[in-house]
Amino acid sequence: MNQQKLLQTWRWYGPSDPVSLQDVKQAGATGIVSALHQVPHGEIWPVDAILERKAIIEAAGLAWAVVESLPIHEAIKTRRADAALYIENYKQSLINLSQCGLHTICYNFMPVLDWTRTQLDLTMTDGSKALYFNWIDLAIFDLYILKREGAAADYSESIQQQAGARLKTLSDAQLEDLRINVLMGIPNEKEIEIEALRNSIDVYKAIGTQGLKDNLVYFLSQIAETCDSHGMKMAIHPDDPPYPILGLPRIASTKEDLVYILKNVDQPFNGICYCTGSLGAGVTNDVVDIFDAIKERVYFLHLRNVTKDEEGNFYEADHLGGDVNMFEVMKAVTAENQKRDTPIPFRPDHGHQMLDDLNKVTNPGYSAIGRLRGLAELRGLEVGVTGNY
Ligand code: CS2
Ligand code: MN
Repeated sequence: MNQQKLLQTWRWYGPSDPVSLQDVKQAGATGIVSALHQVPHGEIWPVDAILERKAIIEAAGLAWAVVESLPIHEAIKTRRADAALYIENYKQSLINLSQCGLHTICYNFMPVLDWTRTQLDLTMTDGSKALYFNWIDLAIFDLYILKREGAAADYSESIQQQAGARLKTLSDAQLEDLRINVLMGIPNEKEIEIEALRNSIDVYKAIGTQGLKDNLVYFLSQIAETCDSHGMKMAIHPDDPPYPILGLPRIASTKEDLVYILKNVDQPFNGICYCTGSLGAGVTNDVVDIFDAIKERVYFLHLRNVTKDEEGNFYEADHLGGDVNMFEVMKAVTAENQKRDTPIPFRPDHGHQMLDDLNKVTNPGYSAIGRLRGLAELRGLEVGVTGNY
């Protein structure tokens, strides 16, 4: 019993990542999580480009364990007339990845925007910096920058009032920072513009929550045969934050959402990326209870912590701090791991910008030292919980 360890991995954005593969080795990870960010969303990932990335990773003595992300084109999420073309492309990318020995794929089904924060440098009491989500700032963006029609109805009186009052204190430069932060995407990928966001919001308004669920189920059923015959494991990442924002629907925010996704395409390929930080930001989410409901189909773990306040604002806390009981999470995930033939990959999802990294340009959430600390703490916790030294 308790023989198998989780596979420790590290997200690496590719050769332009300021964190080198040697740094990753020194941090103690053995598996790499990577993606071909240079390939525009919706295009086929060519075999030679996948092999090239794989060779770089392996030359450093590491292994490419998980693909994060193989992005879903907006045409699929909105089930546009040309969705079929993009689904065919997706299937071909999956086949190409399988031919290169890559079988675990993380993706998300969040409309238009990936993760959303309002501040990327909230100073902690120890001087390190964390990513932060604040509803008042989001309301300022929504009401006064995006100027979304009907946006006010989505915020309480109190939030609207506080947003109006705070707006008066913000300089143009601060407002511009807020705009950049909310629209910030994945490094090296195309940024979204305000006008495009407005148009997408209208499209998703017509689709609605159930429509987006249907589109996900349709997508999964369309790729099922390819995944099954090529041994692919798909892991959907939860919504981050796990709330509808800017009028956009959300479908992977709660236990019920995740169970719905698994049940509606009830095949082994269809799985979950269990992200404790994203799910933990939901005030009614009990992350250990969620894991229990979905554990057989969890193919990837993002271990991260958040501290919330009573208004639902949250900052990214130390991995062993915050509201997520990482001790209970680790007990649950390592127990599930013992039932597997292959270890579940996990990564320290984000970390604080700290120490020397405070003087460097880093990818938000993905600086080296904060994640190194997170990985070290999580590995220690694993040994402590399992007794598997
Ligand atoms: C990622 C997400 O950086 C992160 O927090 O977990 O941005 C993203 O949604 C995942 O990569 C899945 O697509
Ligand atoms: Mn995550």
